[in-house]
This record gives sequence, structure tokens and C-alpha cells, in this order.
Amino acid sequence: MKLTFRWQGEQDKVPLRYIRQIPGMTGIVSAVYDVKPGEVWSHESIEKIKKQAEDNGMSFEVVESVPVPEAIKLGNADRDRCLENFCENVRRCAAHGVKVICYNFMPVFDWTRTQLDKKAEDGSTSLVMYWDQLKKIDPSSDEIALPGWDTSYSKEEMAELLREYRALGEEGLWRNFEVFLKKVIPVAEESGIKMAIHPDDPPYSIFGIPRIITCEKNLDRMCKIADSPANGITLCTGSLGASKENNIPAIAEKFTKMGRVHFVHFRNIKIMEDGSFEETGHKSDKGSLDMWEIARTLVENGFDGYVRPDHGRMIWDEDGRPGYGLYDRALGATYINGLFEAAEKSLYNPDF
Ligand code: DNO
Repeated sequence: MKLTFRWQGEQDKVPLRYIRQIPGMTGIVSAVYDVKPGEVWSHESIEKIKKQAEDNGMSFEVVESVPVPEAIKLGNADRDRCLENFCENVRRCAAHGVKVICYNFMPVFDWTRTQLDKKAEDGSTSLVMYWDQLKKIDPSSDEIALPGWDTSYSKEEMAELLREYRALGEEGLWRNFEVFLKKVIPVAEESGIKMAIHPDDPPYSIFGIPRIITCEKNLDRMCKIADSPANGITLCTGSLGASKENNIPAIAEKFTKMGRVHFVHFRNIKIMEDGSFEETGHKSDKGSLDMWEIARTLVENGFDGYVRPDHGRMIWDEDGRPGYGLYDRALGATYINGLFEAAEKSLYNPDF
């Protein structure tokens, strides 16, 4: 396991010199943030991140994310140009030592939560998705917005996008995903890059917008479209785990055996009776996922890829981007170290 930490460039409140002090930290996960989705990243920008990481004793081998523009997901007139640019970004990342590219294929919104600062009993705050809060939002309104969503669209653009995606539906989105994979995976293969799709978060449709990277069956379908190790997965335990139907250790076992898990986002969530969920501390007994079982399964099936603590709670009065403070993610990192060390030692020494 190679322990990594997300760093959102110079705008990130967490300095690289702090990240390097987390025990076992080998590298950062980052991206070029000042270029619009669909455009090409400059060599200088990619090289700069690499240098910043290396100056701080770490590597930069995982990109999260190269964004997939709506033109590709919708398959509209600008698709071919955007696909060429996406492929060029894959080649350029490879040229600067990147090994894995995490991306997602979620229409319009990335992760969806209804509140970013829900206070827990111990005074910490975290991201939550409560159905009763979500139901209060009228999906036919052209003003739907949730905390954390992209605010760069005007109301009219947003309404139009929602309309187009609802018309496209799941099978339409699969068709456009197939076009994407058939074009990008051969380029990734040639460049030595492993693509690692991030599951939809949460893994079901919201407001009638299709979502397809949601479950084992759909991950299977995706793997078959381009049958190559370059066509892989970011196993985000908290995203897939937000559906009770997803058995995370079973998914981890299957796709690790297939050689398709290249990156792991390691976090816990607590699912409530009605399917709402809260992000919790990483430890197994804080949430619904058995984190030990997941770590052990990955190790026993030969996983040797990149792992990062995912969202953390806000603790110790830290002020920062919800989910991406230093303190709780650092605690998550040390927990990851503990679980993987135990799993590795017990695997190589059965008497352990
Ligand atoms: C949330 C992250 C996601 C992830 C993208 C990958 O904090 O896990 O935003 O970076 O979905 O493309």
C-alpha cells in the first residue's frame, strides 16, 4: 500500500510540509486547478506540482481528477475536441511521472450532500446526506442547489443541463461512456497510465439525473467495455458503501483479483434506517463499514496500489474546506497505516 494525501494546490490551507510529517506518507494526490474542464493542462503546471511534491520529500503519481466535461458525458457537438484534449492530458500526465488518473463520470454534480457541517455528539462536524432535507428541494425548480455544488453554471445553464441529462437517461449515458472508454483506454495503455474511475457519490440517481457507476454489476459492465488493466477503479469505500446493497469487501476482493483496483479512498460512513448517511471518523465501529475487513481483503488479494484517507470530520476547531481539513484526515492516515501493517504482517506470517 502506498499512502497518499489529497492536496488541492496552492489554494489548499494544508501545507505540503505538514503532509510530509504524517507517518508513512509517500505522495500527494493533486490536479491542475486553473484550467477549465475539457482544456489541455500545460506541461509547466504538471511539472510544478511534481516539483512541489518532491521538494517536500513526496511523489506526485496520482492525479485526482482530470475532469470529464459535460460535452463528453452528453455526447454533444464539442465531444471530439474534448476527447482529444482528455487524451492529451493523459499523455502529458504520464510524461511527468503520473501513474494513476482518478476521474468520474457523474453528470453535472460530483458528490452530493445536504449539509456540510452536521455536528456530532463529540462536537466534531461532518458531511451528511439526509433524505428529509433532500426531499424539501423541488426537483422541477430551476434553482436546485446543494452545498458544495459547482456554482459556475447560471440558473438557465443548470436547468438546461438537467433537462438534457434526464432526456439522455442511463442507457444514453452508458453509450457516451463507452465512446469515452474506447478512445481513452488505448491512450492510457500506450502511456502506461492506469485510469481509475471514481464511483458515483452517492451511488444512485438524484433528481432524475442518471448515475451509472453505482454497483458491482455496473462495474463489471464497465470493465468489459474495455477489457484492460488500464481501465480500472478507485475503490471509494464511502461512496459505494452509501448503498446498503453494495458489499464492499466482496467488491474489493473481486476487482482486486481482476487487477482493476488502482486507488482506494478509505473512509467510513454510517447509513441510517431510511438510507440517509453521515460521514464518520474512519474507525470501523464509528460507522457501517468494517474497515479492517476491507483492508485485509485488499492485502490478501495482492493490492499494492495507492490509498488515501478520504474526507475527514472537522475537529479541534480547525477551519478549512469541509471534508478536507488536516487533522482528521491525518488521524485517518495513521489508522490506515495500522490496518495495513496488521494485514500485511498477518499475511506474511500466519502465526502473527
Ligand atoms: C470528494 C472526492 C470526489 C472525487 C471525484 C473524482 O471529495 O472523492 O470529488 O475527487 O469524484 O473524480
